[in-house]
Amino acid sequence: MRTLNLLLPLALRQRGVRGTLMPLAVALVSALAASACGSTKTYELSWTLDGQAVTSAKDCSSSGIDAIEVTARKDSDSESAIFGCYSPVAGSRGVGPDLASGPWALGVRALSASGARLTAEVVVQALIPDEGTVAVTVDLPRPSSCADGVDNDGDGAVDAFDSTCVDAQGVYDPQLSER
Ligand SMILES: [Ca+2]
Ligand SMILES: [Ca+2]
Repeated sequence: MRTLNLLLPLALRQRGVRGTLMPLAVALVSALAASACGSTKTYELSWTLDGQAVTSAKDCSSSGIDAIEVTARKDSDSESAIFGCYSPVAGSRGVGPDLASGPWALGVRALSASGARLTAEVVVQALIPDEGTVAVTVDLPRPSSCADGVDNDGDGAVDAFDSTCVDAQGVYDPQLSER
């Protein structure tokens, strides 16, 4: 009886340990399987603005740009992603979602902080490999300074409210320069 009493807690302890280790082991195997089967197949997009490297958040905010929207299209498939225009960690680049291998067209636009599209879409081609990422670059036009939501000349008036964005007839022209 005394032996049984001693053995029972030991058995329970062992079972308890196994109960803790098993889910860990299952999780580890699952993670290994995921990394083996789900190898990345996507693009890594880097962007410049008007041919200039983006090396700080100010390079983006001075043109009212908060984020970069990328819509990848292939046949009837479409996969969108939004990346911060600049971050200290990622810089001015973003890694897309997993895509089927083959040729994709990436439509790229600049977004304001409110999500408004500031630029026309620029399309670049990306040949997604069977495994890994393909590096793609795109040069985006800076938004017109009279339509970027920024007080570019620091006089307190923004875009349509700035006299430099109004033509001789007194009509707001978003293609003018706020300066
Ligand atoms: Ca402006
Ligand atoms: Ca102004």
